[in-house]
Amino acid sequence: MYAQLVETGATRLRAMEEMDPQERAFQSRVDDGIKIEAKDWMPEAYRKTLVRQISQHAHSEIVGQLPEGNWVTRAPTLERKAVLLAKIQDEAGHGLYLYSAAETLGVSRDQMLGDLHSGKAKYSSIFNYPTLSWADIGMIGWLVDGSAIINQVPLCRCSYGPYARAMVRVCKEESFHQRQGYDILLKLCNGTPEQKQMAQDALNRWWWPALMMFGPSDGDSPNSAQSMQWRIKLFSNDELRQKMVDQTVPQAEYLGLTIPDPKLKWNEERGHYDFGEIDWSEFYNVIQGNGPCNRDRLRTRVKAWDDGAWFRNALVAHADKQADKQAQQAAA
Ligand code: BYC
Repeated sequence: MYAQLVETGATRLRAMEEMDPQERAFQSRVDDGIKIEAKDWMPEAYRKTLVRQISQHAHSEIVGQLPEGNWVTRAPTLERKAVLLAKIQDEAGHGLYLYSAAETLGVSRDQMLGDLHSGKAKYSSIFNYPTLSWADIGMIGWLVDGSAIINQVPLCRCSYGPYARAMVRVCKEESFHQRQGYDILLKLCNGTPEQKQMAQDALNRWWWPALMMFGPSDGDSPNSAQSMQWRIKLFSNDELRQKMVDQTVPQAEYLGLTIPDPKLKWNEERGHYDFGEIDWSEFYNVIQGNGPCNRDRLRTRVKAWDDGAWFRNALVAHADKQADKQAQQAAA
């Protein structure tokens, strides 16, 4: 796949002999599977790519709380509510580990949040879709967290140490998230015909956006070839998307739900499911800020940040006061 990406010319990669000695030594370490740590020398473009990917990832975790947050007050039972709250809090934690991992690359949290709030930084397209029914919460857990696991498990082995280590804990928590989503759907699909229909309707709306999460097809992915050479990505967007389809179809069958793709068919020769064309115009429209909820998500985030200003100021004032007290004690 990597060779194929290079051949498509999506990005022209430099061969070892074209690199200067420092860069060649860096690439050899990456090729040997040795982790790059924050204080190690790294090419500026490697640092920038990591900051881009890790900060987008962090923003996705934070914005990803919003569609689920819409259902906290309407969860059908106390137990479902407690589980949903715990999941949403986990997502906040994932965002914080990831901001910390990005900070090791010399970018400040204020800078990253500023870019998110100004609309400059991206976050996952999937979180720009609305959660219209309780079944949508099931779909987020099953399809979105399920896809996140497929995307993130390989990242535990990526070349940048702080990112790889953050991913280990994130992945453990994502497994619980995926299970809770599937459990919601099992209940609905074994419930009344109306409940099953609610689940089917949610699948019809979430299936294609979930496939888009993996990013553009390999030939149209400008960053993939270089990121794979640096082992920031270990598998291509299309490879991971195929894995998601192969893994999810039997789970949908078990639920008794129909995947909204007439072209979906097991291909004996390939040993994979074939599936229909993704509507890439929808994907690009969403990542350019024109999805169904982009404006609402950003407005809610900015408001939450502004509303929390008094608390951040109080923390700083308290820290300053403590520092003054310690300085006075030391001087006495
Ligand atoms: N949404 O060259 P490409 C999760 C952008 S969800 C928005 O392939 P790259 C998960 C991309 O940023 C939590 N934008 O990019 C679950 C680039 O724009 P810029 C978030 C997207 O970075 C299932 C342009 O399109 N997780 O974990 O090599 C599947 C060209 O794309 C999206 C993470 O962030 C999108 N869905 O590959 C995936 C996981 N897709 O920045 C994720 C870590 C592409 O050049 N991130 N774009 O302006 C990654 O694994 C990679 O960054 C991606 C994209 C696979 C998402």
